[in-house]
Amino acid sequence: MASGTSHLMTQRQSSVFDELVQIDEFFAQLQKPSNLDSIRTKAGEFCKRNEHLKIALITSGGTTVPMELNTVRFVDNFSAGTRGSASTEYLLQTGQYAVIFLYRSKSLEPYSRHFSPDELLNQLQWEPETDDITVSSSFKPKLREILKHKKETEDRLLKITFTTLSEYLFTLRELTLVLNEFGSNTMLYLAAAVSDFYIPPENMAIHKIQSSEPLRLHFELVPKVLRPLVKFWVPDAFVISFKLETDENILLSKARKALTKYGHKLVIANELNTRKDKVTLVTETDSEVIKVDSQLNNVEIEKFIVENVVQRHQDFITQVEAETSTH
Ligand code: PAZ
Repeated sequence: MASGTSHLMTQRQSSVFDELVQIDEFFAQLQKPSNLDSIRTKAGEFCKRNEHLKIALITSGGTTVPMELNTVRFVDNFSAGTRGSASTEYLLQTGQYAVIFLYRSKSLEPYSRHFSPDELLNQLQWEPETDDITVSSSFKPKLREILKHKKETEDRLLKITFTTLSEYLFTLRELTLVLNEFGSNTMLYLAAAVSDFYIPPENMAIHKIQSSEPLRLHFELVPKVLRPLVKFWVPDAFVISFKLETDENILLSKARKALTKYGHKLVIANELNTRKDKVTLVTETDSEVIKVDSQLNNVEIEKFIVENVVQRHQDFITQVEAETSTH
């Protein structure tokens, strides 16, 4: 009996070890960004300054997958960063959170997402006689409101960019080293659309692929970093992942499968074409639908998602505190 138990323990320990080795090997072959130390320092200082608050990491936008080492071409995806940037604004406006916004360079950002550069330019007038620049009065109320929210929350927002899949993965892992210190007060809201496929650098062309013949590319599977993230990197945090499908029929079963496989708290399931109007929040025990009509003025589903997850995170903290006090 005793030897059977120890045999089982050894097997379990070795499978955990294998998993860690596999992830480390995966990271080891990727190109490591040169700015990780400075990101870690910045994030550490930011979290320290805001340690009286809850901390959220929101990821946003899509990753690129380079086809060449000297990259001319890459594979990308549809994500505009609306979900992540809008959720960041609503979360900051609760006053309870400091947010690290890890986003795809040139995707939507909190506050500036409300207007394109062209729209903004069209609302400004230059007066040649006085050399003054004025803002259209009809535009001022909207601009004032956004500037007010921006000012009120700017000390609680840290923005960090990524472009490629490997920049995203390395930066995410680095940030968890900082966030892990804050235990259950940390929420990870993983809304970025991260590629499931990549070309290992060792198989990549060095220079621009020539167009002299048709092209066949072979992509490898990216290991699911959500598993080590939940299990090892931030084991005490409240982790929310998103699941996108285009086939509604498999969406919820895939979301449930993800929960079982990775052991985190919540999956927010959405379908590509209805993602601005409907999401389903899936936990181990139940599911809850949030629906809005995004065609109506000023209605954004992220406001309701954020209200919901803030409550769930608070319930989680309360439960952890109760469990700690009874031990
Ligand atoms: O960035 P966006 O607002 O255009 O889209 C948001 C989203 C659909 C990328 C997000 O809600 C999501 O589902 N992210 C995870 C995608 C996935 O890996 O399944």
